[in-house]
Amino acid sequence: MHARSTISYFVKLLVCLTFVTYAAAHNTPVKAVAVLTGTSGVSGTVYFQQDKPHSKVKITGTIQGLTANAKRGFHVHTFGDLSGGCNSTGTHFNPFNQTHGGPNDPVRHVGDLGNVQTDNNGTATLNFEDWFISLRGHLSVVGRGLVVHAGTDDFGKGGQSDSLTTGHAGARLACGIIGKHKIFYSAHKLTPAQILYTARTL
Ligand SMILES: *[C@@H]1O[C@H](CO)[C@@H](O)[C@H](O)[C@H]1NC(C)=O
Ligand SMILES: *[C@@H]1O[C@H](CO)[C@@H](O)[C@H](O)[C@H]1NC(C)=O
Ligand SMILES: *[C@@H]1O[C@H](CO)[C@@H](O)[C@H](O)[C@H]1NC(C)=O
Ligand SMILES: [Cu+2]
Ligand SMILES: [Zn+2]
Repeated sequence: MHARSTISYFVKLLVCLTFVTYAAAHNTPVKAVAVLTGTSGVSGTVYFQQDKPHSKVKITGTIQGLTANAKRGFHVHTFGDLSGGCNSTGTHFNPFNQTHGGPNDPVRHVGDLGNVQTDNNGTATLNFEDWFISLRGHLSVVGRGLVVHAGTDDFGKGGQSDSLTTGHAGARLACGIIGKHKIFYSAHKLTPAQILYTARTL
C-alpha cells in the first residue's frame, strides 16, 4: 500500500470509529435514581430514565409513609445538598427564571413535577413522563435534589403568597439526591472510549 492511501485509510477508519462511538454513546439510555429519606417517616425510591438526549424522561418508583388518598407536591430542587436536611436543597430548579406552575403548564420551573397521588395506605406509585427535565447536558437534574412535600401543589393557581414560588406545597417531608444509576456503566457494555465520551458530555 502506498503511504498516501494508508493515511487515507486510517483517516477514514478514525472518522468511522468516532461516529460509531458518538452515536452509541448518544443513544445509550441514561438512568438516575434518588433515595428519599427524612425525619417524618416518609421514604421512597425514584428512578429516572432518558433514552436519547432530547427524549422525555420516564419517572417511576414508590414513596411511602404519606397521608392516604392525597396529592403531594413533588419537585426537583436546585441543590443535591442534604447537609441541613431537605431545607438545604434550595428552591425549585429554575434555570430559566420562570414562575411556578404545574407539570403540563407552558410556564413552570423545570423542576415542577406536580403532585404524586397516594393510595389508601399512603403510598404513591409513580409512573409518568416529563418533557422539561433532562438527565444530560448542563441543565441536567442529576446531582440536584428531589423533594416530596406535606401539602398539595396548587400549580401556582391557589392565590396564596407562595403559590407562584412553591405552589404552597408546605413542609419538605423527605428528599434525596438524584444520582447516576449503575445501568449506565454496566448493562450496556460500553467501550472505554464510549464511557469517556459519555462521561464528558453528561
Ligand atoms: C402500608 O405501607 C407501609 C409502609 O408505609 C407498609 O409497611 C405496609 O406493608 C403497607 N400495607 C399494605 C397493606 O400495603
Ligand atoms: C426548614 O424550614 C422550615 C421553614 O422555614 C422550618 O420550619 C424548619 O424548621 C426547617 N427545618 C430544619 C431541619 O431546619
Ligand atoms: C427573574 O425574574 C424576575 C421577575 O420576573 C426578575 O425581577 C429578575 O430580575 C429575573 N432575574 C434574572 C436573573 O433574570
Ligand atoms: Cu418542592
Ligand atoms: Zn416550582
